[in-house]
Amino acid sequence: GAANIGVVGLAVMGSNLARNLASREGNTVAVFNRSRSKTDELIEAHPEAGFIPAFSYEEFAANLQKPRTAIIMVKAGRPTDAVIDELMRVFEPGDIIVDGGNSLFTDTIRREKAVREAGFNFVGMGVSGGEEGALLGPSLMPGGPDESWVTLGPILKSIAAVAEGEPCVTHVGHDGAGHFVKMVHNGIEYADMQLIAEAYDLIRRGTGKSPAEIADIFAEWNRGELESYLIEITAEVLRQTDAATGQPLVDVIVDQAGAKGTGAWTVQTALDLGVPVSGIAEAVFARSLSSHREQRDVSGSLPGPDDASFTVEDPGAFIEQVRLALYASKIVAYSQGFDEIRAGAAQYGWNIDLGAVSKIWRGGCIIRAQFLNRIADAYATGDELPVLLTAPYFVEALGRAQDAWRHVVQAAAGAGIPAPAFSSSLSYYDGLRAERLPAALIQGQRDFFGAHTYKRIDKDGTFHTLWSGDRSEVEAEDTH
Ligand code: NBP
Repeated sequence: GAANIGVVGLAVMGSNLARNLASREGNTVAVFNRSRSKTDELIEAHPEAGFIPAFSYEEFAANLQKPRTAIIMVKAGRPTDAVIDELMRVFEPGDIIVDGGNSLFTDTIRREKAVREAGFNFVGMGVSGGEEGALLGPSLMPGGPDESWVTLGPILKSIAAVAEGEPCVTHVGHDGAGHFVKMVHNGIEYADMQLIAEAYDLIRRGTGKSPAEIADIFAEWNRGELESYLIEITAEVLRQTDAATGQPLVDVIVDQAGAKGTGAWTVQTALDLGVPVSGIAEAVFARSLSSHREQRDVSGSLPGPDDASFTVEDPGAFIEQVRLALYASKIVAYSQGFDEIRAGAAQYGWNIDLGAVSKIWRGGCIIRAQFLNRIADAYATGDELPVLLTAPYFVEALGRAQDAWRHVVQAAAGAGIPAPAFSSSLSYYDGLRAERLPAALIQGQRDFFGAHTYKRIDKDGTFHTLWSGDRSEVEAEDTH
């Protein structure tokens, strides 16, 4: 075969990734799609790419140099399994099969095992950045065995986005590590978007500014510590006027948020790992709440605060408070996300460099932001960080923001404006700060109804109170 790399699945992501590969020096790209039409269209639209098309899996395999390397970009789930089976049928041991779809990491762990047992190399790779990222430079999160990285690394480095001179790709860890990290990336993306939406809502309802005026505020924020792709596009969306009605576009869009499920995966996984990703969870739930139009109070019967008028006295000062609340809540969301990656790595035996992960998110992907440099700095010191937000830079930032953050959450609660991500992030922060938590009472309750025992602050051992007896305390057998 003449091609050094192949792509299977030529919908929007696959065809853009194939074009990106073909545009790099030294690459010849073999392409294949289940139905012929997509292949024909791609070849016709992009003769400059020099693609080598195939119309069967056999032909595709024959078009590739050995050891063959193919990137699958098809719908996650069964379609991905179907393509892997076909490739194993026509490939030879030693060839590399890469899944660049949005696969669930546990599927990737299962597939890697099965494919490896058949003698092939399998790499589950997170790809972020949507269509444009795939074409111009995505953030790439490959997992899989070290051997594959030797072949794949240089190719992936050549197509990835570049941030501050460094390609946005790293070998994240073995088997499902790449897809795990991609999943958490998407969870953080949900939280970031929800926080921005809450900031917009509070400013709009508190100051009466128009979406176009708020667009200017976000554009201004984008020149400071909040600089990020999501803040930038928020300004673009808010500035857009609907051609049909002359209204701000945001006012004619139905307020029911969709989701493709990766945010929910992040939360489900966090629940299994026992990691409190409350900001991400609130963001996922906020989308669910919005989408249940039939449950929302269409008749206005649910009572709200007596004084529902919410107009802040000093709009400039309030906007700055909202900015600080957004920044502080964002620190919490990222800190929680990295905590989930740390816990996932411990659970699944991956050696994940958290600083390297923050660096590959600086370009190409949806959550790209200046802020990720601060996370990279925090991990670069080599200090043991129990949670990211305890790094000195973030402690300083939270200290600077916390009064404003509390004020904004109070204002939202007082005015009856939902701010679930702002307020849950603040509660998480205060939970970490609290010297004593009411969890002591919960342990007492658990001991009462289920003899679940408790520890004491003043001596070692495990104890149980004889609640239904004389209520004396006995030392319980350590169940460990
Ligand atoms: P889709 O997710 O819409 O998948 C369409 C592709 O899957 C077509 O090429 C289709 O072939 C192929 N396919 C299906 Br469906 N069943 C198949 C089967 N049994 N055998 C072989 N091929 C099959 O495409 P996409 O939006 O380009 O996304 C591709 C992957 O990238 C997905 O996993 C997605 O989650 C992930 N991703 C997407 C984005 C994004 O922004 N869209 C970002 C990051 C990652 P056909 O033409 O013959 O029907």
